[in-house]
Amino acid sequence: DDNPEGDTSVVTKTKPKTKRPPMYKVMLLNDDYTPMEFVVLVLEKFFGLNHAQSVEIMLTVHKKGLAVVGVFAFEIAETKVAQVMESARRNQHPLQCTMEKE
Ligand code: NFA
Repeated sequence: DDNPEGDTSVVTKTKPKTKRPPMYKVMLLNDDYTPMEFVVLVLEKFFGLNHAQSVEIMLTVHKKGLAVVGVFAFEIAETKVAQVMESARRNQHPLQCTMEKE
């Protein structure tokens, strides 16, 4: 620039701020008492997984201690956790379901 004040030509850019909302992992935790078949039914009913996918995730939880069942927006994740916890409570199983920011 031709500027007697001494233009340093500093350019500041403003980012188009379109931050996506955070996503939440919904996890199932292993325990020694909840029947395997109950876990499979829960996965089918509340997560829309088919039988094979449900058996696979149930076995991962059983062997590793926990597994991510799905990743959802906050409100959806909250609803899934509440549905699983209520179903476990109703059936007197100690199954635990939690969520965590991704
Ligand atoms: N570990 C449980 C059993 O042997 C099965 C289970 C799997 C429980 C996944 C909780 C979650 N009956």
